[in-house]
Amino acid sequence: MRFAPRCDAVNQLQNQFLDQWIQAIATIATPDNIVVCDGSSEEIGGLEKKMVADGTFIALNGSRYPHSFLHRSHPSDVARTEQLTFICCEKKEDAGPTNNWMSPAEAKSRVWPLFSKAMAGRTMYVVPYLMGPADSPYARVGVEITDSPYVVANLRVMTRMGDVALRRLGNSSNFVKGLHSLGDLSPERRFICHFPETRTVWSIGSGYGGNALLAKKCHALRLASVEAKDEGWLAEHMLIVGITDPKGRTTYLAAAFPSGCGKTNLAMMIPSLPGYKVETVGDDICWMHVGEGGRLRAINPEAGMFGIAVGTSMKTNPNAMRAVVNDAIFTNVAVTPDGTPWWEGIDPVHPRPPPGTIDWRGRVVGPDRTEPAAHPNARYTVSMRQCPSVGAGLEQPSGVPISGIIFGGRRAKRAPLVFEATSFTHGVYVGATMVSETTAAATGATGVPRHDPMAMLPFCGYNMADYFRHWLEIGPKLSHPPKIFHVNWFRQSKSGSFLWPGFGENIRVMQWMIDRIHGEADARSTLLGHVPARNGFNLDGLAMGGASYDDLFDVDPDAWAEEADAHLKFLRIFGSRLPDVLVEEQAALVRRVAEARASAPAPKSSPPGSGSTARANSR
Ligand code: GTP
Ligand code: SPV
Ligand code: MN
Repeated sequence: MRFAPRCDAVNQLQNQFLDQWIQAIATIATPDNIVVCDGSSEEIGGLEKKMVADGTFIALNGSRYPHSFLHRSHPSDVARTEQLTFICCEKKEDAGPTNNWMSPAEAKSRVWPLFSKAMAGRTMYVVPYLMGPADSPYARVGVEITDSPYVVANLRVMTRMGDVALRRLGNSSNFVKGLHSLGDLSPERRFICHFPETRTVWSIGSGYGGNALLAKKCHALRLASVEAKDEGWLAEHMLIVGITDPKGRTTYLAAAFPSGCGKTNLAMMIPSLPGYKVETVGDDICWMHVGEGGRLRAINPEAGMFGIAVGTSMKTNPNAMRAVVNDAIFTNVAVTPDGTPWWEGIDPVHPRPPPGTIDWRGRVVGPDRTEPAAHPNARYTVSMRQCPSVGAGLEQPSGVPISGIIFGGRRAKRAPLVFEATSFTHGVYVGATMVSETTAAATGATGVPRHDPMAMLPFCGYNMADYFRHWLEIGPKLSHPPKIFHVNWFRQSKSGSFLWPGFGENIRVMQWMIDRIHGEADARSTLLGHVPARNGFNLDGLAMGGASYDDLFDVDPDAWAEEADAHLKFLRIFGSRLPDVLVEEQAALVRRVAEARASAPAPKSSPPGSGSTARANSR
């Protein structure tokens, strides 16, 4: 066996734990070189040159998209692969019925050997990173070892990378160890293994997104969720947004929507209503602690966005469009002949790409082509600081105070535009029984409804029943618990178009929620909870194309009788580990459904959802 060279940078680390780990990995993976990344612009400049030379990066039009690159991933490696993602704790019950489990011993015999000589002929990059603001007591250090320079470039944008993390780490052994290799990119030899008991991740066979940027879903959600349970805080798949209303109050909310369901867009929306201002704090991950005064305080552990390109336009999300015009990495978008990125929806006026556009796989798009030019999960990577709506909250060490939590899904039917839970416990039930349709963010069929509790189905690193219990235990620790809401931007008419215009108009829903938080908006009680009163929701000046209040807010007792049954069936998979109070909440829902059925008026002539569309929405 060949020993990888010791490099001077490793000698200078002066952290024996890190040094030993690096040497151990180098011994197994046998890279040609080891580079400990400092995060400097010289360092990244060198890497970019190398990637442009070997085709990993394609430089985009330097005058229109300065210092920006396109990367095309392998066609079999374009999204998270949930079926190849494992929680490797000692006891299967601790992973729970919603996770794939592999014992640490099996991982050692099945997955570890794949790292043997995996980096031969390649450079091994050691990437120290900090999750959270540099002087936040809540920030955590991780180190990712990877043989992908594309991963390094992304981590540099997505995290506080390099020396800042090493300084924070000092001599401590307190860091998450992420080992990543591209391997041979074959899905047959692809594994993403999480070891919560040793705070370690092994990922091999993918260079894409959440599979490979281990700081993101692997560390900041799967491992952090376990630490959060043990230490009494919450690591959540949530955006963080501050909204200043015409009264001058700023209210911070955190929202959990599953992948591909609108977090990034809501976090940076431009409100359609005058007098409202939106401050973006986070677009994907939220760490919340019980802060002074018994309020949840949230930090965004990330420093950048890995956002979905498709559907992003000056009409839907101008802030994102302005953020990505320089220093951006685009993955699997198409590129026009003048070297600018292109994706479906980028220009609502021209749905077809310009002639000569090259698709995400590098093929010229012919005039008769019907398949999309950009991959539906094509992404941009950009620093959060480039987003025009970024707020000071991003760097606030103690985080921002959270007054409202929003759960939401992508549901063509049944779920109204918004409702409010009647208590914190009821809110936990609403989150626990969330259903959403699958999207292109993970491989597999899209548009399939599935239970995705708190948008954490693919990201909770332990038994979800224990996760529900943890949430339930946080409530009583809060003297100012957040109000909990559920939203659905994606309800459809009978003809299959979206009833609600969404995007900047979502401020109307935020307005109602904020006013509820401050005790000012009227509500109507339904079997789901409170919905806006008929005259208590601002539809002024909104072109809804015939859709009505009823279309948006109707709650059909027959449909919810079926939903309640499905909730119970889902909750039952957790067996005796499920907190009883969730079963009691389900029984209460069944009672409210029965009451609603008993008092239901005669069927209306025009059933909800029959109105025409609110506004042409793609997707
Ligand atoms: P991940 O980054 O995968 O976690 O997704 P996300 O939750 O950040 O979703 P994102 O904001 O990127 O939106 C996903 C898709 O939904 C995009 O194509 C958006 O254009 C679309 N979308 C977002 N918000 C709305 C909305 O209010 N209405 C409609 N109709 N579509 C929306
Ligand atoms: C998601 O799927 O929720 C993402 C993309 O944000 S990835 O980083 O690939 O997980
Ligand atoms: Mn996103």
